[in-house]
Amino acid sequence: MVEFLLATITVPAYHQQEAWIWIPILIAVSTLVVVIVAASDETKTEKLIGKSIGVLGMIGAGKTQFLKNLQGKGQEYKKEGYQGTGKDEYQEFTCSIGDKQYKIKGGTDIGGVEDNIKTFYEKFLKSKDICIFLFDIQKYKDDSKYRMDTNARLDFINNHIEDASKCAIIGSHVDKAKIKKGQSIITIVQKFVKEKEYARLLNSNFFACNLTNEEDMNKLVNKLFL
Ligand SMILES: Nc1nc2c(ncn2[C@@H]2O[C@H](COP(=O)(O)OP(=O)(O)OP(=O)(O)O)[C@@H](O)[C@H]2O)c(=O)[nH]1
Ligand SMILES: [Mg+2]
Repeated sequence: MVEFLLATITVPAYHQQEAWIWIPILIAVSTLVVVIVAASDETKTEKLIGKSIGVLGMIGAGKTQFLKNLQGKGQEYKKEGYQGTGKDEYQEFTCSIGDKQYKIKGGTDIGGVEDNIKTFYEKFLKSKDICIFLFDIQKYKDDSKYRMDTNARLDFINNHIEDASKCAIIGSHVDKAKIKKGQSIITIVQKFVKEKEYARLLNSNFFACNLTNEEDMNKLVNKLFL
């Protein structure tokens, strides 16, 4: 018995060294945070009623991609890559998903530059049945200046609409957002606006999605319109 104990205690020096190397590695692994790409997600949803849509949002957020998707030209636009938008008129068109169809009135696709806020936001919020606001959710999470600018526009929208159920907010580029495993990208954004009046806009019909992904887009259109 005594002999056995002695044998287990006298570990050769090189083995002891190996053990010391492993201890910090094991501690690091046990505290390791797994980072993943955020999945598409949404709050509770409610169908938007109306035919005219005002698409508002930040520069490069995906307004044109969203409109082209509705027109069935999304994949072509994705291939063309980002062009930037000044002010493009579009005619009435029918959006088809599966066997369902939805008619959308003609309108204007406006660029996301700040100059357009005064000119178009108020007009769109007054004259369109439905308002869709888009921002890049990856930038919102990681870039405080972008977050501030987005929040200013959310505040503007909130002050100019009475009925939040006429509005949907889309956080695009979810495919680029990295979060810790177990977190929800929707909850992360909601926490940033907690206690702000415009937080109500993110309580329902708030989507985090990849607008260049057909499946995401079809789900979105089904939830919002069809
Ligand atoms: N990976 C990824 N790319 C996206 C997503 N949404 C849009 N894009 C791409 O981002 C780029 C900008 O999208 P646009 O639709 O042109 O942006 P916009 O809001 O119209 O931009 P402005 O007109 O300049 O204000 C395009 O190359 C799109 O294909 C998304 O959810 N994920
Ligand atoms: Mg555009």
